[in-house]
Amino acid sequence: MKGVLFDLDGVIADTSVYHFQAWRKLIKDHFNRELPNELEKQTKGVSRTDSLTAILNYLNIIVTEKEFQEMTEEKNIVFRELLTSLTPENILPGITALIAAFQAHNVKLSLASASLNGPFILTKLQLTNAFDAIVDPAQVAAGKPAPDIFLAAAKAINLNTRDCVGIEDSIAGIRAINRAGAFSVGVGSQSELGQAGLLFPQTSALNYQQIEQAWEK
Ligand code: B16
Ligand code: MG
Repeated sequence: MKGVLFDLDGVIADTSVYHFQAWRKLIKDHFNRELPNELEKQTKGVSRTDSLTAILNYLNIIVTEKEFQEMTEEKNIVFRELLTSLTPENILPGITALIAAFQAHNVKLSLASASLNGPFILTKLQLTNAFDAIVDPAQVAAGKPAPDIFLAAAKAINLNTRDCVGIEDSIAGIRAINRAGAFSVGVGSQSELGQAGLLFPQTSALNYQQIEQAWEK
């Protein structure tokens, strides 16, 4: 194992709840409708525009292109407001130690987040310097579950995906890692992330040795 392709929201930071909170507010303000919890897993790891498309489809609501654009911007304003109080304390349990273990074993770190706010979030968490590469999702043709961002993340650290593991909390993300040919490590439940090569129930359980051994097999 020479490289690790990290997801951000839901793996490194507890920001995934903020995304859904922002979507909820937007839909309440615009249409006075509530979003069911089950939509959260459908929007996890999925780009801003793909998330809004999924939400509007679910609610059977049609908007103009201009309204769609304005809604994505508005959602991001709400999300960014929720991020203002973000500090290194928002790094999920076990992640700081896991990053240190990868570094101690000369495993390169590459960020494969679908979030356009990724660099901003890493700065707030004081983790920017830990990464050897950060992929800009705007430069990637297709979002998760397409493999593109994980292929780009491996390329950015000059590695073949076969020599990398990808760590994800979303269904779309695990699919993307598998399609990219990297070894997938999931954080979450078997019912959601059953396609992962190795699964941990939460970030505090993530363990370098177990990941290395599972990758080797
Ligand atoms: P933004 P990840 C993803 O981040 C989130 O899980 C997903 O909910 C969000 O819609 C997407 O980023 C885009 O985020 O609106 O900030 O560009 O899990 O891939 O790190
Ligand atoms: Mg995620």
